Amino acid sequence: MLVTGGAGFIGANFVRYTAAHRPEYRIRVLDALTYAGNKDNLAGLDEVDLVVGDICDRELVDRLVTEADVVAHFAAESHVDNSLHDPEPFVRTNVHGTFSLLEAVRQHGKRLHHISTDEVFGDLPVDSTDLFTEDSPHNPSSPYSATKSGSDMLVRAWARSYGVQATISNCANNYGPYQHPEKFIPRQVTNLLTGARPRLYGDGTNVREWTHVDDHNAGVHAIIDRGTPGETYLIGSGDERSNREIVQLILELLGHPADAYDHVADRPGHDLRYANDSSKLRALGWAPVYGDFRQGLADTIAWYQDNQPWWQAQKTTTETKYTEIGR
Ligand code: NAD
Ligand code: TDX
Repeated sequence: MLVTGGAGFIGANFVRYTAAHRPEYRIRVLDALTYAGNKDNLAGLDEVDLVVGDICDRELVDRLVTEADVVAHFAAESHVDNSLHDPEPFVRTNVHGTFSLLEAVRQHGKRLHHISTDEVFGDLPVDSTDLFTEDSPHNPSSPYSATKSGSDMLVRAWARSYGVQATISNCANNYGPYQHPEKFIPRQVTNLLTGARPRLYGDGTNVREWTHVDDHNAGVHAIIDRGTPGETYLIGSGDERSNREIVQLILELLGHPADAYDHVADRPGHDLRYANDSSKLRALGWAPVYGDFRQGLADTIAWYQDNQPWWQAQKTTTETKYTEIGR
């Protein structure tokens, strides 16, 4: 199996999950080790082969795809705030990089699973019980989600016109170990661990559906094993929470008063709510096992407490970037 982006947050957890649950797989990672990729995320996995390279490198991708049976494609520029500041790497990696993989799997007749986000569908009203489905129209808000939408559209077209054996999954927000401190939960946890206060964009009423990264990755395996090529599957735990609720839970779990956070400027174009109808995937036999979000969050906080050297260097650079954009 070739895993692109396997040194990033979800990809590294996927490699760890696969090594533990599917010992019959031989795993090779292709990762450019951008600011978000870290080879330490794969520490201890001596059997995993890491190739440091760019998914836009057609020749390299072609060679690695020839040597694989299946490709799990996680590599992407993944942070909305970065995309608002500088969209170009998003167009390059997310659109051109996916094109490069599609051409290789088309040429060599290989199976591809493309990992995407429910942000491609835009957002839902906060005061509603509406859910995204596989048939929801794409309506992306940010350069990040627009480029992920572009990549999904390429996969759909390559499956339909060229018969490429490809599936797509769109998941909502993930949490768990190895997530970069630029993202919401690790940022607030590491703020508190370094004596700073959590920072909530706008009024904090935006809602996200939180899925543990291992549940996401179990869903990816279910689709690779039992999904139908050409089809899209939504992944989501069903556990929706406002950003303010999450910040207050983190404060409580770390022993701080519930109001010890700051409001900062809102994100431009900030999506209101994400929530997925994952019944199509559940029909393949998948269900989340991390039913208790509070426990999952407590375990994640403990991981950041126990792994300070992992995030300390990234933390300083990340907060410098946030200072520049006033958030
Ligand atoms: P991440 O930013 O933590 O990791 C991305 C990885 O891709 C990094 O290791 C990076 O080095 C690598 N990469 C970037 N550009 C590359 C290139 N040109 N060539 C090779 N490697 C490159 O991202 P993540 O949060 O782990 O997200 C992984 C995937 O899951 C992405 O496709 C993202 O859109 C999707 N997704 C993420 C979430 C979430 O909550 N984080 C939710 C749903 C879907
Ligand atoms: O400091 C913060 N304060 C804050 O209130 C940060 C970093 C974020 N937020 C808000 C913005 C969002 O409403 O928290 C929410 C989550 O923010 P992010 O972690 O940036 O995630 P989001 O924009 O929802 O996108 C994430 O989920 C879908 C991932 O980053 C994407 O890669 C994935 O596709």
